[in-house]
Amino acid sequence: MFIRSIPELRETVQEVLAHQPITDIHTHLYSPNMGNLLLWGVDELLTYHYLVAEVMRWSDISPHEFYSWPKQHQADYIWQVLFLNHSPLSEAQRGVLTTLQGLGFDLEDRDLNKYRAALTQSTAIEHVERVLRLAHIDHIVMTNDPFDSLERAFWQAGGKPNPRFHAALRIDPLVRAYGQAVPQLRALGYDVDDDAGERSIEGVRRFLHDWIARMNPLYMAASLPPTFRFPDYTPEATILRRCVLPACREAGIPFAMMIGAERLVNPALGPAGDGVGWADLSSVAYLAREYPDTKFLVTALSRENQHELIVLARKFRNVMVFGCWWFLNNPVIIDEMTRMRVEMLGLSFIPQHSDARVLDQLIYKWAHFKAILSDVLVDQYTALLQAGWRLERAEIERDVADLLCNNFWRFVGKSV
Ligand code: FIX
Ligand code: ZN
Repeated sequence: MFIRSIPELRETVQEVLAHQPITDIHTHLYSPNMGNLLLWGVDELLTYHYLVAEVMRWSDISPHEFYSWPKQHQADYIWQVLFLNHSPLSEAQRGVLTTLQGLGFDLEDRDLNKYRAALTQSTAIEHVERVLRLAHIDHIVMTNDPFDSLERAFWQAGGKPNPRFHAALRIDPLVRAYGQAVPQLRALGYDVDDDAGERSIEGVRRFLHDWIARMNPLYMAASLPPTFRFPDYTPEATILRRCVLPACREAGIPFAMMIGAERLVNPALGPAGDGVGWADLSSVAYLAREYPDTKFLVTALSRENQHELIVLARKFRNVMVFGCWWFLNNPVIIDEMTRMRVEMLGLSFIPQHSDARVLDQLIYKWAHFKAILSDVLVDQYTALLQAGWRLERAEIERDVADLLCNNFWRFVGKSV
């Protein structure tokens, strides 16, 4: 059946987007059997670090005092300041409303205690099932940090995540600040030196080998600073070259590079205190060129890096661009980035990940993104119809499945 009109096209794209199961390739969510690591509910939603940064702009209390309050008190304060004293217009604020509405709450009464009480009646697993159904998500990739003692305990006890939750081995300290990883590596029984000499190479290789075996990750990942350079003479670059890249190649998994987060620009804000910086992506080009057998999932945090990253992906098929990360996850920028990516890469990229830290956020992160993707796709398909190209619903279904699911699984070389 061919699509005959623009209204029919719009309706078809919206329907297809609404029904396509999503693989969310980067989150900070955890399998429900990982205990308190999985965050969910009203208080977690409201104390999201994006909202903490926003509330501090109106507040005269210190971040230190704010963080000393119990979580429920922090949430009440954020609700009062950002939602009742002012209209909640920012993307993260609007996201809370979309989420509460999606969960079926009546927003007219603005009664936070009612929402809070209703959500605490479910168990974690019930809530997971509910949110994944509402958001049309069937696979979630976690961020799994072996340097985190809570997480480590789960894996070391032989824990296995729920089948819809997949591991990603996160190794930031090794490639960002090797000196900080050293005491932990030693405490875990890996015999490493303070620098990246032969003993360290051997120890870090064993560490990565052991954690890959334990977690069976879909990829290995690190957040890298705007100053990231490769090749370089630093211990971090040596660890990347001699341990991380070989481990990825041996395990047949991509290395995900999230580039451009400037950590703790305002240390007092804690998890809300990170910033952004422009990165020199010639290091990514070097990696893609010199390591053609390694696959790189790449996202950059600075808006100014986006065009360059797309051009780079056009040159190297072992580079997969993904997501509109963090400070880019706002409609005005998502629209621009997604259009630019479609115009320059067609459908061969991964347009979004949620970065959700709280389960319930999946509802708004994906609803907001799909509204934008729908506009972009309708405009692009309209141009095809106007050029006399015949378009079938099944072709739109194929394209949307590629964007929201299959491009990722094909890239990691696995099927679900
Ligand atoms: O490094 C990361 O994976 C970042 O996404 C997070 O650390 C960041 O705090 C965040 O939540 C961004 O959305
Ligand atoms: Zn993240």
